[in-house]
Amino acid sequence: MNNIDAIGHVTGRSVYLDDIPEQKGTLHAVAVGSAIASGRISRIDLSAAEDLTGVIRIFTADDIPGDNQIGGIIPDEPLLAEEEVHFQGQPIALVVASDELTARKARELINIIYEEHPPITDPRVAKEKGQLLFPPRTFESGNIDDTWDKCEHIFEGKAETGAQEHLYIETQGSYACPMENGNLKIHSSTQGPTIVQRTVAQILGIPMHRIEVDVTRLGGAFGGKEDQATVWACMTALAAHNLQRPVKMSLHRMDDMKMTGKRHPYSSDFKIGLTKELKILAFEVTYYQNGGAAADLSPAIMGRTLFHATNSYFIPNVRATAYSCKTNLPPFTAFRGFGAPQAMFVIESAIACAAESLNIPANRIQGENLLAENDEFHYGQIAKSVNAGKSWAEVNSGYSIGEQVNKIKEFNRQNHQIKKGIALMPVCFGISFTKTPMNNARALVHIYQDGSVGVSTGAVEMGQGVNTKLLQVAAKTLSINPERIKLETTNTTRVANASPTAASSGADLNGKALLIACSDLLERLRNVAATKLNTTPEKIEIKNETVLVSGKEAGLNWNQLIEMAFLDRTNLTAAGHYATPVIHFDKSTEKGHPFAYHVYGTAAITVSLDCLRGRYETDKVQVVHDFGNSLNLKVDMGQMEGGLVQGIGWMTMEEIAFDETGRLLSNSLSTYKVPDIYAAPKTIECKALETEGPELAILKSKAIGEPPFMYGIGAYFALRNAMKAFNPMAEIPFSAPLTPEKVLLSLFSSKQPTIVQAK
Ligand code: LUZ
Ligand code: MOS
Repeated sequence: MNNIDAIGHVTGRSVYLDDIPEQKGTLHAVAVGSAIASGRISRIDLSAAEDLTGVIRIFTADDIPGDNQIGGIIPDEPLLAEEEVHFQGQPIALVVASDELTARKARELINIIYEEHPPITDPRVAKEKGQLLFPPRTFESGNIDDTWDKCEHIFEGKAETGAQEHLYIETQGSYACPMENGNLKIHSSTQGPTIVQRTVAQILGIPMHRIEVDVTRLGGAFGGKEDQATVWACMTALAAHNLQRPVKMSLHRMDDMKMTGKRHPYSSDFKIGLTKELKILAFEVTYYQNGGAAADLSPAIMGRTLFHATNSYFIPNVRATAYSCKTNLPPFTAFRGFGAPQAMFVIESAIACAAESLNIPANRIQGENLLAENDEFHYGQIAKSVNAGKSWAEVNSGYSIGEQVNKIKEFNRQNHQIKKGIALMPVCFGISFTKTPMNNARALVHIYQDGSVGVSTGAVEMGQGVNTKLLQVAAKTLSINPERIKLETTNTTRVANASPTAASSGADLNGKALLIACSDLLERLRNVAATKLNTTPEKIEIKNETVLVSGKEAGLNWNQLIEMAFLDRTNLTAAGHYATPVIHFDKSTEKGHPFAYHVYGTAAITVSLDCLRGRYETDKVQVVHDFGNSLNLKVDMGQMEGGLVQGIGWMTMEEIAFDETGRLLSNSLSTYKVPDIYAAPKTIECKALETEGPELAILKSKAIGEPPFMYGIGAYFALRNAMKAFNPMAEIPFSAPLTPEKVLLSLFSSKQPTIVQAK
């Protein structure tokens, strides 16, 4: 089945926030951001801006009727700054005007006087100064202190990964419309309609039921709209509620890049111990997470970093500690992978560090240490249905990695300027929100009297194809033509208290709830049919829109059955509720069973590097991925390819730069480079691993959103291998992104004065 949005997207008919027809009298808002990264506001002069024709009102913190607080996990973030500012671009005021251009002009006329403090941008400096956003956490297994003595080889090092801009095609935005009796309807480009509803209620000091949040679809999100869509929704809600006029806001790209958080940069120290046989006995790691100026989702992201410290490997003795460091940068936030990619880069760096020191290929160490059935993760969960070894083996045999490595060696012997490199990247990613209570969802299904069906869930369509999958779940369960089914917008009045669509779990959680609702309806319909056909419900089956009794057609089709049920006064509406069973976690011991299941896979990435220019290309990526029993392989392959390329971008070319004053330098698409079609791998091959798929995945179709992102980490190591082929003595920091500039600087670095040439 094709993605149900495909035609709408390619014809431009799909509706995004900015396409919603504006109501008469709609006003336009822009946010005023802090010009400095750290300091106090001495004075705000709004007079010139207020005098501009068309300016309706300028809001500051004093105008907030409720609680000036938007922190989702920790209440440490005001909607509009009060006395202090903590990052450049932090919202201080909101200009509302009759049109957007006027609002922007007015913004330039606002004069804010600051008392500046020196900003901190480096997480290690912040940690030194005791600037933590919340207390650190340590995950520990085995007995690491007693293990170092037993290790034949011990290596230590430092690894760093940079931030990443989400670059959703649709920027952040919201449109708030006052309704009768002081109620509000909010259109928001958010992954979390309930988070928006709850936070707006808090800002306005009114109960949640007076706020309706509606989402049709997002033009991409990638985690950037899990918590950080709320800010803009609160702003339009504040203005709309106060002025009793519709208020809209849709961020310009440069405002979006400057004012919103990105993937967390991490700086980490590692120590790894191996036996003579290359078994990893011990791994110790300290992560310094750059959290930015407020906690946002950092506590949860830090948790996922700790969970994924060992990636796909079994390591019996682990100590992983993480600090979330408070810096004067925009609060860093959720981004596909949610802290796991940062952790995986560190363990892969530790393995590469060991391999290079021992002068062996990294894949020997990787292959020796893959997770096996019933291994215990360092957080206590027992690994089940493990496909780490299987995907590894299938990549190696199916894509003849040994042969490829030999060919690359030969190529590198014959070519001096162009060097090739290959790296293998296994991935193991836990599926479930790490915060157990969030793992629940609801669905609401109506069968209309003409036999058509309307489905509402808490899932937000953001291009990932969740609505297509949900439609398939309903069609399969009811055994009706998919064309009969409509996916409704995501709306807080139809489905309440929903978790954000995040953690790769949108299809699983909402799909399970939908399955429950549809099964409920099916049972009612079988009862109706049994009564009419003088038999028992167990003998009734509804298949392809036809009623069967004991497997034989009974001359009753879907339309007739629905008509009958309706006249019989059967309830043709059902709500389903699902809460993931089995999962639990005890934060006091940092042990438990936090994940419903894990997704496994392995990628082989090959690159070609021009050692004269530092330029490189990704020749190919070959993946064996465990989709389980995929509901929709086209949708899943799209996620696989998109995630992979986004991961390669993070590792190689996407470089976020802040200067020492906390100013974003890479603030537009001329200075921030993301992979385009030329930078994408020339070929991507992917084999679906034949697995049955776990019960806890929707119809055994495994979650796909985030896991493939981390295959991209292999690009760094493939490049590193190509660089080492050119100059085995090159000193290459474990620092990503490995941009062409950094490649060039490292290629000619050496502990020795001359470049060693491979013969
Ligand atoms: N969001 C969240 C996530 O709130 N909790 C999670 O565990 C998570 N994991 C991945 C992506 N988003
Ligand atoms: Mo997320 S990183 O919002 O799944």
